[in-house]
Amino acid sequence: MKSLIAVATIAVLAAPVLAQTPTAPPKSKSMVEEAFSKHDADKDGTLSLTEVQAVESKVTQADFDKYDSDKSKALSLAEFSKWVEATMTAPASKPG
Ligand SMILES: [Ca+2]
Repeated sequence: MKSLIAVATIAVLAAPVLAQTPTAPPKSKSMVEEAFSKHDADKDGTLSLTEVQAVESKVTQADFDKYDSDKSKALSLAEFSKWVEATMTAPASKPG
């Protein structure tokens, strides 16, 4: 009998926890945002070519300009996310 009570107690204690099924946590920061803040060394909310190159040294001015659609010499999150998308969908770079 004791064990039955124990089970009942556990069930009661557990109920509120189970009741509040946590809604799926909002995708914390998106991957793009995370990458963006990683690149944004001075945290001004935009990426300069220097900042991008600090992380990805093979990035050229031409690459940068391609995605700097408003020619502000800085990438906004929107511009950067386009770049990331393009990078993601590009074929894997050759090894070596
Ligand atoms: Ca910056």
